[in-house]
Amino acid sequence: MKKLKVVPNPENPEKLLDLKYTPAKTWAAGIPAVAAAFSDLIEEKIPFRGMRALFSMNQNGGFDCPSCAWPDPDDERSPIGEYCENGVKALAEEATSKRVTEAFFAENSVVDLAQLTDFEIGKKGRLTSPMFLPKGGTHYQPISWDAAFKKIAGHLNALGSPNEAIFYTSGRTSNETSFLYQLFAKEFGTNNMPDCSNMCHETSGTALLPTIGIGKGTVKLDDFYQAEVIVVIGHNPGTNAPRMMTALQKGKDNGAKIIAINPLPEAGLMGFRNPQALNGILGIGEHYSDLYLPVKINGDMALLKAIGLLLAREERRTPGLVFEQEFIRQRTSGAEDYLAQFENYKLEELAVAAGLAIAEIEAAVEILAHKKKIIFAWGMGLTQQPNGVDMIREIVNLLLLKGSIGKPGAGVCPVRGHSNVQGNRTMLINEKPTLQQLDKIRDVFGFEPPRAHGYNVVSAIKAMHKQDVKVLFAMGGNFLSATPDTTFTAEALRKLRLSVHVSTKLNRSHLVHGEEALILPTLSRSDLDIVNGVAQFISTESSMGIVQSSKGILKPVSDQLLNETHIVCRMAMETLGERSVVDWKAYADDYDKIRDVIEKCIPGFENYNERIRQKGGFYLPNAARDGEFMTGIAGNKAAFTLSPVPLNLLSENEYLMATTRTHDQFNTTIYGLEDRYRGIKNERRVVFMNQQDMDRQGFKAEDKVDLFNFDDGIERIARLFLVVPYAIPERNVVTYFPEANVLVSINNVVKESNMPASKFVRIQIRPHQAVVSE
Ligand SMILES: Nc1nc2c(c(=O)[nH]1)N[C@H]1C(S)=C(S)[C@@H](COP(=O)(O)OP(=O)(O)OC[C@H]3O[C@@H](n4cnc5c(=O)[nH]c(N)nc54)[C@H](O)[C@@H]3O)O[C@H]1N2
Ligand SMILES: Nc1nc2c(c(=O)[nH]1)N[C@H]1C(S)=C(S)[C@@H](COP(=O)(O)OP(=O)(O)OC[C@H]3O[C@@H](n4cnc5c(=O)[nH]c(N)nc54)[C@H](O)[C@@H]3O)O[C@H]1N2
Ligand code: SF4
Ligand SMILES: [Mo]
Repeated sequence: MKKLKVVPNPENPEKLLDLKYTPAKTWAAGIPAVAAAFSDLIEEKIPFRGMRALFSMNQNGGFDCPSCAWPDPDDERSPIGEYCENGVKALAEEATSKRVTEAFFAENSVVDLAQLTDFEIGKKGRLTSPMFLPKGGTHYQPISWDAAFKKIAGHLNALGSPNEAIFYTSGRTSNETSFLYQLFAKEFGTNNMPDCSNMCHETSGTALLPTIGIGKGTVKLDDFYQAEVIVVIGHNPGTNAPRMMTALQKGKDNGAKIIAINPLPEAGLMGFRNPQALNGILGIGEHYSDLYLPVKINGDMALLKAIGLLLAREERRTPGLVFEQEFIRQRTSGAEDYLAQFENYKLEELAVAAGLAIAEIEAAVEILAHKKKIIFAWGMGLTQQPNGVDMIREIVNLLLLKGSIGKPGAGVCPVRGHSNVQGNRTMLINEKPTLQQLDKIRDVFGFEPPRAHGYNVVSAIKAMHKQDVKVLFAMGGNFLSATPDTTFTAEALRKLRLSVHVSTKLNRSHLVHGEEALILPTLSRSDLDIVNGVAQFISTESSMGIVQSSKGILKPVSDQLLNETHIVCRMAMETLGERSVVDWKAYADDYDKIRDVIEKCIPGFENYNERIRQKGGFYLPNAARDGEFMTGIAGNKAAFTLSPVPLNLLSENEYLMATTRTHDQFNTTIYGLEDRYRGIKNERRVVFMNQQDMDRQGFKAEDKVDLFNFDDGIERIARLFLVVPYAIPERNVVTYFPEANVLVSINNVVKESNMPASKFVRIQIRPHQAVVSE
């Protein structure tokens, strides 16, 4: 008999481990969280180095947690520690004493390394020296920094146009490096600056800017403590911003009601045990969601409309008690049209579209009706939907009815992902800079920056595929695995003349590469950064617009690492040479000088060097938070908007799939193979399904299946997944990112923001068929 073998797939190895699963948890954190975190420090062989760093993480004068963008408290910080399990894991991952050396690359070919899973690749340790893969080469070879910069400059200067290069940014890069990086791209002559925001909260910015006049959130931590209602929609705080749960708990202690809207009953939405409070350690769970609404994937628009409709009815019944009429009249535009649309909607139909009972929606309205201090917090569950921009504008509509933006205890809270993704954007990493921003750069530096908009992530991939782009330079991140349509993107990357990655750890984007490829190893957040004998600090902006300093303390794992700022400056000097009017050397030598020039270019950074040295840093101005809506609409009014409810018809045996994160990963970095809160152990290739759907298709738990997507008439297959029965609405399934990215069509994007719609993928599920090789 022929031996069946899975064909090796370098972009996405399809191999199973040994799934164990138990019922999902109904509460997050507690002792297991603490234990899980510390075992990572031991596994990375850094119990002491790690503990020393932990005492410095998120403390005044210490370094900013490299994981998520949740802010630190404004007031006193806990001396036991201002971090969560994921902060510890992120630290263990980067502070590891394991090393990927030149000898490692000599022993392992690129093809062999690509057969490893992302988990296995990440566990190899920190990169230690610059490496080069020549055309046709099988192994990365050592290269000097000088030669590496010459190679980059040679390729960049040989391009037919600066727009044939792309400069990608992931969200960890500091304000200082980000500013210089975009300055270099502009002086080189391109706005091709796609970034991880193009896959993350671009949708939020696109929705908020024209409606409230700022593309960021409006709340502070303190608002969580004063709110009457907090709605958490399309976000999983227990896993992805764990210290947000402390803020939710504090709000609840002060009387706030919490509504959770999510197709999955995520542990962090249902209950919470605070590991830093004694009762948490003793295991007394708090059930803090007052109402959980198990909405269907993409059913949120129908739900938000139904809430609006019922609130309008209640306002008619008790005039003035539900809506903030004075605010609506004076501060907003478009309310009449918004309210008039409800004539076209039927509550019953909206409830069906949301996948909820009318009574569940009424329960939400009962909580909201007579409250005026409301926060809506959201994440990828909304932003990665085709109509994500519409849905966030619908949230704005509801908040405007309540006068709930621009006053204490109320507002919008897009929970940002990467620790400095918000800062990257503030520092002008953006493929669509405004004319005002460009004029400022021209005036301060004396060169004419390009005006044409550049590529975002999706258009960048298409341009590479068409060979309109020849060089990709990535400041951090994992371009191949984070982006959609893995096979298409891999083809695109392989067409490049040169791919360059500035990285801390090995990842799949180093292994699916251009004709030539470079890996440039850099310092991480927790590393000591000494320039000319002086320890430097950098700065970052949190999800709530607080800019603070960050100073690493750990001895770097190799003396060959260069900090990101130096990498940018040396690339700029080598590439631009005499053409440049910027004093790159001065910036490379002293970060204060970078901050001085940021202050000249970007509003809100007055006395940057002085204020960044203050305890806790400083808040950036936020007009909407102060009740000023700089929308340009008559007298600067916030805008109501009208959006449709999508139909989402599914054909027979078709499912809507959302890709999501486990508790044991940070994006494409896989810390471990558990998803503790969802009861999954030792496997990532799982598909969460409703039992009814399993019965209909004749699947049993742990059956092996293949997943198919047929968008644009192309068959995309993700093979070898295991079925796990789960509390999820019928015809909805959930898989993990990045394993399922192969199914997300490059054309499946969010309207207006152009982000991949990775939470809305039409798939079919069939019994697994092994591929016969030979
Ligand atoms: N530990 C850890 N922390 C992280 C990250 C990580 O990977 N690991 N990543 C960081 C980054 S970059 C980001 S952007 C954030 C992401 O943090 P989140 O926004 O929480 O991201 P996800 O885990 O992708 O999914 C969010 C939730 O959306 C729900 N969802 C899916 N579809 C829908 C829908 O149609 N409607 C609603 N209402 N909900 C839906 C899912 O069930 C899931 O609970 O986390 C940051 N923090
Ligand atoms: N299907 C699907 N796809 C998604 C998502 C989803 O929910 N579903 N989420 C999207 C979201 S929200 C995001 S933000 C993107 C994330 O996209 P990216 O930001 O591109 O990916 P990461 O996995 O965060 O990047 C990890 C790599 O960054 C490098 N790194 C870590 N720290 C540093 C550092 O300090 N400096 C430098 N130079 N490098 C460093 C390491 O080498 C590591 O391998 O993925 C997106 N893709
Ligand atoms: S909540 Fe986010 S920023 Fe804070 S310690 Fe945890 S992972 Fe780090
Ligand atoms: Mo993100």
